[in-house]
Amino acid sequence: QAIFRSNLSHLLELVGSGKESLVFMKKRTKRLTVQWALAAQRLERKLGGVRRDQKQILVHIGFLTEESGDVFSPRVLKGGPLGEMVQWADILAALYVLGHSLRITVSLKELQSNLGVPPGRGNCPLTVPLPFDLIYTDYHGLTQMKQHMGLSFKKYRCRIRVIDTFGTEPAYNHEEYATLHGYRTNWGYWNLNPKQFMTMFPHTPDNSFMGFVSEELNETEKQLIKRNKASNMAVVYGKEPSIWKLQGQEKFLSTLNKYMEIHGTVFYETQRPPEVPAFVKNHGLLPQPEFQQLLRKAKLFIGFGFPYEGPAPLEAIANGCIFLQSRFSPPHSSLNHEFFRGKPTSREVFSQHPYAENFIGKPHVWTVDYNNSEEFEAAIKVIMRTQVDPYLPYEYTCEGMLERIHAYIQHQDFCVAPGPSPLGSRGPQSPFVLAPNATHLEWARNASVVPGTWPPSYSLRAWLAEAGKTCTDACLDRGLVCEPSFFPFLNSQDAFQKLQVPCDSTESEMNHLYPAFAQPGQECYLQKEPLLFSCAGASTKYRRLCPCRDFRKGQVALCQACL
Ligand code: U2F
Repeated sequence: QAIFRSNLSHLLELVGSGKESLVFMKKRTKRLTVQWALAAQRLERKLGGVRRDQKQILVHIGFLTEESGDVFSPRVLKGGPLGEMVQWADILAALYVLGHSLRITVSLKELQSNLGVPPGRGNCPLTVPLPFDLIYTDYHGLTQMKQHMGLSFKKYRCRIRVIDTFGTEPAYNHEEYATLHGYRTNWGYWNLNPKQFMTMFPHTPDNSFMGFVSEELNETEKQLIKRNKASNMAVVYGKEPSIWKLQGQEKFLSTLNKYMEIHGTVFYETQRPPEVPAFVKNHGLLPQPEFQQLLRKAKLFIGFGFPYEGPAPLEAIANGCIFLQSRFSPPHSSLNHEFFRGKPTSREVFSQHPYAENFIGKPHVWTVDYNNSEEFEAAIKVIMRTQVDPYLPYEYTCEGMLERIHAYIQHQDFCVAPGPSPLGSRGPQSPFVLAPNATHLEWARNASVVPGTWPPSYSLRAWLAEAGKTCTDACLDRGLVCEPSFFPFLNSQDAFQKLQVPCDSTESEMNHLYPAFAQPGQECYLQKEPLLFSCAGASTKYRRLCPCRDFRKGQVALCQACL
C-alpha cells in the first residue's frame, strides 16, 4: 500500500549530485516541500482512503546522461532551458509524495545495474525479469533501454512512460505508417501506445498530459502582491541574449519603453549583452525564487516569440502579471519552423504559448498581432489600467498534479493487449444510441459499462466532425475533449448507421484519420490499426468520427467520473 509522504529529505538524497541540473532540481523540490505536503493532505482527504498499491518505479532521466551528451547541465547557470528540469523535479516529487518506491538514474551505468543487465550484455538473448512496475524516462532514455535491455525491452515496454515535452502524434509513432507516409523523424517510431507519451502541456489528447507545478499563493500573499504591483513595470520573457534579436524587437521595446520601465533576466558573464538595449534594466539570470519576486512586482510579462511553451508565463500569471504575447500568423509548425522541424507532431502553434492563450485567456493573457503597431500599443495602454488577481489553473497546482498522476498510476495499463473489439460478445451491436436531438451518439442509459476501460465508457459522446476538422477541435467546439481510448467503440459500421451516415460502402484501412466518412464517394472507412487512432489530424476530404468526453474544471486530463 502507498502512503502519502510529506517529508522529502530522503528524495533529495535519492536525486544525487554533481551536476548543476540536479542542484537546480533539488533546490526547487526543497523550496516546494511545504506546498507538496499540503497538497498531499488535501488529496488524501479527497480520495477518502481508496486503496493505492505502492509501485516500484524507475526514473531514468536520459537527457542528463553523459552518454546522450548532457547538453543541458552546463547551461543551467547560463540561460539555457530550465523547463525540462522544472518538470522532472516535479515528477519526482509527485511520485515520491504519492508514496511510491523510487530509483533514480542519470547514467547508463546506473541504469544497467538497476535493470539487472550486466554491462556489455545488452544483447543478451534472455529476458531478465524487470524489478519495476513503471519506468519514467525520455526519448534519450528510451533509446538507451532498447540498446541495453535485449529482448526484455519488447516484453516490458508497456511499463514505460516517456516524458516528451512537445508530444508525439500517432501518425509519427507507428513505424510502418510513418515510413510509408512521410511521418518518420529522428525521434523515432516506437509503436508505443500514444498515451505512454506524457507532455508538458495538454498539447494533444492523444498523449497523456503530465505537466509540472507552479507555486501557489495564499489569500494574504495575493492581497499583498496586488497592493505592491508597479503598474508601469514590465519583465521580458527570455534568458538568452538571442531572444532579444528576434525580428522587429527593437521597435516593440521602444514603444513599450514609452509607457513602462522594462526589466530583463538575460544571462551574461562579465559584460552586458549587446543585444539588450541600454534602457532595459537587466538583472542577469536570477535564481528561481528571485525571479518570482521580480514577477510579483511587475505588471506585465511580455513574450517576443521564443521560447515556446515554457513554464515562465504560468509563473508570471500566478504572481499577478498579465502575459502579453504575439499571435503567429501563419502558425508555426514542424513544416515551417526550424525549432519544430523533425519533432514528431504536425501541431500548429498559433502563439508563443497556446496553453496560456486557450486555457487561460483574458484578462490574464493577451495575444495580439505584433505586426500591427497600433494594436500592440493599444494593448499596453489597456493592460496598465487592468486589475487582475494572481491565477493558477488547478492542473498546475501541486494538488492538481498529484491527482492526475495518481489517476494515471491507478488506471492506465498499457500491458493488457486490446482485444479485437472492446464490446466483446455484444457483437456488432454497440451500447450507444443516437442522442434525442440526433446530433451525436451517447452511451445508452441501460447499457452496462465495459469493464476495464478508463475513462469509464459511459462518458463517451461521439460526433461526425465537419470536413477538415481534427477530432481535437471538433470536441473542443462542443466544450468537450477528444478521448482516443474510446475510438475502438466507434470503429464499426453500427456507429455510422446509428449516426445515420449514408455509407454506400465500408472499408477498413490504415489511416490516422479513420474512422471517417468521405463525402464525395459516400464511403465510410474504419480503422484497421488500433495504434493509429488519433485525435490529431484533418483533411478536407473527410468528416471524421470523433469520440469526446467531459472533463473536470481545471483538470482537462480527467473526466468527471475519472478518479
Ligand atoms: C522552455 O524552456 P525554458 O527554460 O526556456 O522555459 P522558461 O519558460 O524560460 O522557464 C523555465 C524556468 O526558468 C526559470 C523560471 C522557469 O521555471 O522560473 N527562470 C529562472 O530561474 N531565472 C530567470 O531569470 C528566468 C527564469 C520549455 F520549458 C522547454 O521545454 C523548451 O525546450 C524551451 C524552448 O521552447 O522552452
